[in-house]
Amino acid sequence: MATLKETLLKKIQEHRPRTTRLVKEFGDVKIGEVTIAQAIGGARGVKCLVTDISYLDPMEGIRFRGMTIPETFEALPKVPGSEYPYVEGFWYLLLTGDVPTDAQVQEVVEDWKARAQVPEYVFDVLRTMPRDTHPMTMFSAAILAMQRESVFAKKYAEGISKMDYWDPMYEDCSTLMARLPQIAAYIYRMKYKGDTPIAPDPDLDMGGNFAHMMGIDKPYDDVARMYFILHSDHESGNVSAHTTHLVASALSDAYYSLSAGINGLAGPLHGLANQEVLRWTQDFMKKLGGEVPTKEGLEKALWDTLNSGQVIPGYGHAVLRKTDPRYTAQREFCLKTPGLKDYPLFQLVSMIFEVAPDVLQQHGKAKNPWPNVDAQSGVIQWYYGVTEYDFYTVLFGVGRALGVLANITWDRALGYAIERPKSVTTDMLEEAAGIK
Ligand code: FAM
Repeated sequence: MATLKETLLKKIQEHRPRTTRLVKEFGDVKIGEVTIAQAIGGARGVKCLVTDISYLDPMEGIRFRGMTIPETFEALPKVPGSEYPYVEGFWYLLLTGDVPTDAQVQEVVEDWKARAQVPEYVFDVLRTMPRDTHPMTMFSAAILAMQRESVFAKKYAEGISKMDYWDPMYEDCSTLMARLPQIAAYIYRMKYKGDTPIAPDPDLDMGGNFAHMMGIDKPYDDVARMYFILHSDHESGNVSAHTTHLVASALSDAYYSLSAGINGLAGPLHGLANQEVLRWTQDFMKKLGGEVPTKEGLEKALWDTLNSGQVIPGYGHAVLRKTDPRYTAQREFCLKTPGLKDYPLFQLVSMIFEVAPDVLQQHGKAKNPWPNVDAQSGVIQWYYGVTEYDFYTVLFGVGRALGVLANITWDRALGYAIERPKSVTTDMLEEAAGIK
């Protein structure tokens, strides 16, 4: 059996001529144009990134390597006793585009175990930080602290061929993936659970081990597997993916790049939205004395939020124009899980799903009135006892690492250039508009 790395090399060698040919023979072909609104408006919709790891269709939602979320869950080998797949197998899929066999999944499981030992100094760095430091700051700092271990930085300094950049990048990315779950769980137990970290269990898969290190019983292992896969990738233009790609384009290694991407994920319009959703939902429930509101009461609360100039968290999306299938996958998990289905907070979230799209449509601003992934995530975490909102984005970050690290491995394999878009001045825009 070819190893993951051998398979990846074969895929890279097959793919390279396609990229080379496109640049050499078709480099002048136009795939879009840029308007003034796009230049001022966050480059929304500007087609200037290439990735084959995932594609986001505005109406259909995300496809990982061509597969929808239900297809992905269906196709990948499952952890024994669980309905959910190995995260390790998903990593294989993202990197190669192939659904792995059981044996191929086990290779990744073993490889990650061999790399999983988090160096002691990372815990020292975390312990030095004031305990009220945001867990995203801790997570990012822990990742950055490990930069000294980068194989890519070492090989680059030694003078490695461009064609081989992907290899040490793959090494760093695999090591990061193997260590992130323990770092995240350590932060959680140190910060919120009276400083009681739980040692990893080498017999468990990534999702199972994460649940174990968090100190939460089944089916939280399934929640972890589902959550990491759902949050992994959303093509290249979102803030965390784009930041990771941008920083890596300077040939900064995976540690620098991922740490930067995680900092972007920490913004309230991006990853942090999931904690905002839960805060907003619970504040609302608190005001009602813990009761699930009536639809009329909810509608009024939604309008109050909008009229006070705030967004309805968990709704809207820069690209999607329908209900996020990542929202749907989590909703289905709630519906089939006894206890969660009748959980008042889930009932409220479901009611918001019934009411908010109409309100947002009447409000007339948001281009997408439908829920995104964050409108559901917090409820599940809360139900299983992870009630510390601040930590939710760290969970998102562990998942997001899968996608962005697979992407930067391929970036180096295909020799993507350092990013350097061109800026213009406001005077130039006014000239282009014919008003100056
Ligand atoms: N509630 C109220 N107004 C909203 C809205 C919402 N949920 N979503 C968009 N709008 C407004 C938006 O603020 C903008 O108003 P202005 O013209 O006054 O600036 C207008 O509608 C047009 O925005 P858009 O083109 O529809 O959305 P953008 O592409 O600019 O922004 C989001 C996309 C996700 C940042 C935006 O929908 C939002 O702020 N949603 C709430 C926060 C959220 O859920 N973020 C999580 C996104 C998630 F997918 C993730 O990254 N984890």
